[in-house]
Amino acid sequence: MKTMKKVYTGIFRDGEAGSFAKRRFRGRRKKLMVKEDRLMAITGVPYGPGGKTTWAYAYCPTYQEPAMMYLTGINQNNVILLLDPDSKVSDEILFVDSRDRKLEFWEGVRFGVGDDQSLKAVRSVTGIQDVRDIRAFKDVLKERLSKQKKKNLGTLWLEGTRRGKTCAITTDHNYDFKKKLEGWLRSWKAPALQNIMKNHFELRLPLDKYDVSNALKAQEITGNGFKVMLKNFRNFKNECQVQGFLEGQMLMHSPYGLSYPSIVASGSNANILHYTKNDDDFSKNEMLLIDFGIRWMTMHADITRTFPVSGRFNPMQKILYEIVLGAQIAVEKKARAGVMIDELNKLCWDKINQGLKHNFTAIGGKFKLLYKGRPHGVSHLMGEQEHDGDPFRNYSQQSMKSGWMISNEPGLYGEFRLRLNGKTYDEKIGIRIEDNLVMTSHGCVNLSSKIPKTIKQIEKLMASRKEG
Ligand SMILES: [Mn+2]
Repeated sequence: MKTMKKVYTGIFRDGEAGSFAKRRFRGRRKKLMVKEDRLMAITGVPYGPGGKTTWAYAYCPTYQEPAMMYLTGINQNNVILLLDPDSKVSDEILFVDSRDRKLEFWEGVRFGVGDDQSLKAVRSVTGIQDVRDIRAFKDVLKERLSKQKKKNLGTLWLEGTRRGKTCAITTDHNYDFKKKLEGWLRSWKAPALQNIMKNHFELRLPLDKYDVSNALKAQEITGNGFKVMLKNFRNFKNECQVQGFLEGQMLMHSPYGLSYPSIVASGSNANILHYTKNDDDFSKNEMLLIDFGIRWMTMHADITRTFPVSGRFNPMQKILYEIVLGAQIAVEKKARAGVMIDELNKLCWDKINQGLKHNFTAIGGKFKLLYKGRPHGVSHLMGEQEHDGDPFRNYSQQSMKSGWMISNEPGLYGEFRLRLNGKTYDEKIGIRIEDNLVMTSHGCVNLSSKIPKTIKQIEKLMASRKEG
């Protein structure tokens, strides 16, 4: 007979640590209750992958709302968490579907009210003892709200400021849930909803040791996939072969799914920042930009590498590549708790412009960039999501905290021309090099340090199978 752990691994993420998982999730909810000190209702996703777009079913084995994932570890749709710091008897209630044997026949094991064994698993992984039918949520909420000292209710939705104006993500499940709650509050003549986003992110963004070790595991699988792909590169003729091979190598070693669909962009395709068509043949003088990564439990790797199709950088590609790499190294040296991402941005894009001036224009190079100022931010936050933190990136103007994980991804996109030793190089090129860093009080740890990126390392790897 299968053990309970094996049966339910598909549902719980980060849940394999036994009683540690329980303590960890309970600890996170406790801290949120202390910070907010009010009644809170938080929703999971109402449906799984492809639920709203059945014609475009996405392979996405980890799909939970990251806040729910962070607070419970549950990867099953249609759950609501009610946190009630006032209550002495039951300060947390998890609302879930009732058991549905017909659905189980199709989808395999799920947990639900009416299935005692599954609820035992829910309690043992999440640490939440009070699990009820989701259909009772509205009545329980009304009753709990009426007993509150502060008569208000908190929930999570994503909002921020953009050019001085408040704005929100209004198309996701969090906002739908907010609107539903607001309707109920109005009919109960209760005060308006409070957004718990700020406190939630303050607690969630600094990673703990378990997260960092999972992030490292994601880096290891991603890096190995890259190395094996590069060694076999001479077998590939187009972008989709590279994508298929690389993703296969990563997915063979993790059941948690890709961090995002890979970008595999040859030549000028690399100048489309979110290129995912991945259907072009490449020619031998081009460079290939790949942006890829796998998840491990709830953590993500988000890596970009750029290399020459031929296995050897030409002299112009070398110069441009070194400019981007130089900027990346400078950012890594400066990154630490207390520094703002916007300071990293300034350093990065100044460094690239200086590099172009001193190492390219100075030797007769001509170029036209495809952007003004900056093509994109050099860093975004990472964690439960590949792009974590507020989606409006207001965090870029805050001092980073110890434990924050960020990307470090300078890029250069444009048309470049250089005459060198009697030969003219004229190419549309996109170069990006991306690593992932974790902040500490005195610097940062580069989690991607084992993934080859210097010209020497890349050329050596690409040559290793050719001679063999
Ligand atoms: Mn990134």
